[in-house]
Amino acid sequence: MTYTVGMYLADRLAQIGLKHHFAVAGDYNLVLLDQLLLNKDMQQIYCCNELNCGFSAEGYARAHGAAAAVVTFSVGAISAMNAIGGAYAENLPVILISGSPNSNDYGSGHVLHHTLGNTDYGYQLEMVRHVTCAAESITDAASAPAKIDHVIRTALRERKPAYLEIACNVSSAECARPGPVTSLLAELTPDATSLNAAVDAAVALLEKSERAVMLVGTKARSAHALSETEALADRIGCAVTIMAAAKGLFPEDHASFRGLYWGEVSAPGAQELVEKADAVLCIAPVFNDYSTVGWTAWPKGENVLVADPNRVTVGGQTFEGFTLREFLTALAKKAPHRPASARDTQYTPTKIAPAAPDARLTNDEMTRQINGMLTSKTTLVAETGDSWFNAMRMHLPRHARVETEMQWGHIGWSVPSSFGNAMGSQEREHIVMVGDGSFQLTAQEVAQMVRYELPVIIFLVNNRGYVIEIAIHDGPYNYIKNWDYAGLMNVFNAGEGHGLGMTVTTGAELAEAIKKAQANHRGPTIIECQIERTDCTDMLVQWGKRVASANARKPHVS
Ligand code: TPU
Repeated sequence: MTYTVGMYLADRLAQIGLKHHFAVAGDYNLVLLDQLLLNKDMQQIYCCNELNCGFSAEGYARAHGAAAAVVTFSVGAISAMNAIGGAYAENLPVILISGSPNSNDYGSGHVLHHTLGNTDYGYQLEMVRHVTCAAESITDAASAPAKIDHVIRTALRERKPAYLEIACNVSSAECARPGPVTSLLAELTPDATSLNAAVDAAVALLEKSERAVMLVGTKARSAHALSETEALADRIGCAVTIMAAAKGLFPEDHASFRGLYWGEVSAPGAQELVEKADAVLCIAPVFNDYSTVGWTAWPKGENVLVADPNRVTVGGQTFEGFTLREFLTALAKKAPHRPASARDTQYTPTKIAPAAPDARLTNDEMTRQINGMLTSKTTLVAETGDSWFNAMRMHLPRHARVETEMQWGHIGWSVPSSFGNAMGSQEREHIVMVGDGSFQLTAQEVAQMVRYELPVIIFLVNNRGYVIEIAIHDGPYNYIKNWDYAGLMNVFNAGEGHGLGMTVTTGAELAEAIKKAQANHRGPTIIECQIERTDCTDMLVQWGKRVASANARKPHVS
């Protein structure tokens, strides 16, 4: 049998550990999909549309380290680019692969379907460059191995999405076979001089401090530095706080854990800890308008060290040439013991009192019951909206994971992302919290959970509107058409699936529905939780006010 470009791509994807890739068919990628199907180490998983396909791959990368999505030219790829932008913002190596025009049509002056109707087919490559770290167009088999390897290697190294387009007549063309996978996975050698200087500067900061505090940010996970972060915390012994998007990235049962730092909406005591510290070690943070609560909570100055995935800034100097993991490991060997901030404080998880079982369901009672379901095997996917804040106030057992998309913030992300996440970590339990407004964007991907029998439990919070937007800036555009959300399961089952849909209006009904959901192993469950529109967390309201006032700043006149 001829060894082909498509087979090369499949082998490389399987070699980096992918067991699945996500796809939507179209005539520019059909031959490529056939080639990928020949690889028996990987399963092809189908999505309802390309936006969802991109988000499914994004979720798979969260669970599995990397992912691939295969789409058709323009009509597919341009939809997928939104999700790929999300993967870029969230530091996830997703390989977007698009079928593309026949190599003979490039430069021929031919007008092709699924294109802009012009005769230059380079526009998709140009567009995708902004949302990827590497992008290649393959129009001949001889250069395919180098281009495929470059794209995959760069995505893995930079933890960012990358792009390949393969001319539809080239995916079945004969091609050389790949060598060992090690060439794709090799890390760069660290610059020891720069690393030592960074560690010395960090030690100097810690030595003159008494009340050092660590602040853990989102990128610690994509930098593969979670256990190194914990080891450094053990060594210094100081209080450890987390940023919102890093919920779950530091064990909450750790003796030094002091909760969420999020400016005014921090866990009790955490704001004071960080803002009064004489040394703040920020590990892989993302400081944006949301995470700084409208620029009001941004640790800065002489006593702040920022350790980014590829750079450390401390004492007015910046150091590069090593990874975050290497820096944390080296620092943990030399850092002084500074336990005061942990010794003098404690962390008390939020406790929500149970509601009367027959009382109207509240946001608090719903959150309390969902928190009670979490185990070390749970992955909790929290959509943009009040679901973020509900996730933030939960106490997590060790190894429970929380997924949010706080940098990109595309509502509707959680449904396809949890589908991909569940596909990529079938040994875990997946729980989604999603608002009604968000759900309406990507609801159809629940059908794929039915198709692949994934027991994802979806808490759909029906508060009849875009409540987060109401908190930030209200208007008629924040009120949506109601749906029969639980009833959708009948549509998706279509007489042959095991999806379950229920609507609950009291705490007792919710408890009963959770039991049924947990017994439903062969498909997803939607529990539509009907709550009052005005029933949201105080955190959302306070945070919303701050973000709104940051957005409302008048233009600067010089
Ligand atoms: O908890 P709650 O009611 O706020 O959640 P729900 O119902 O999901 O509403 C979310 C409302 C929302 C919007 C409309 N949050 N952000 N946006 C703006 C937005 C619009 N389009 C996309 C793709 N993403 C967005 N974040």
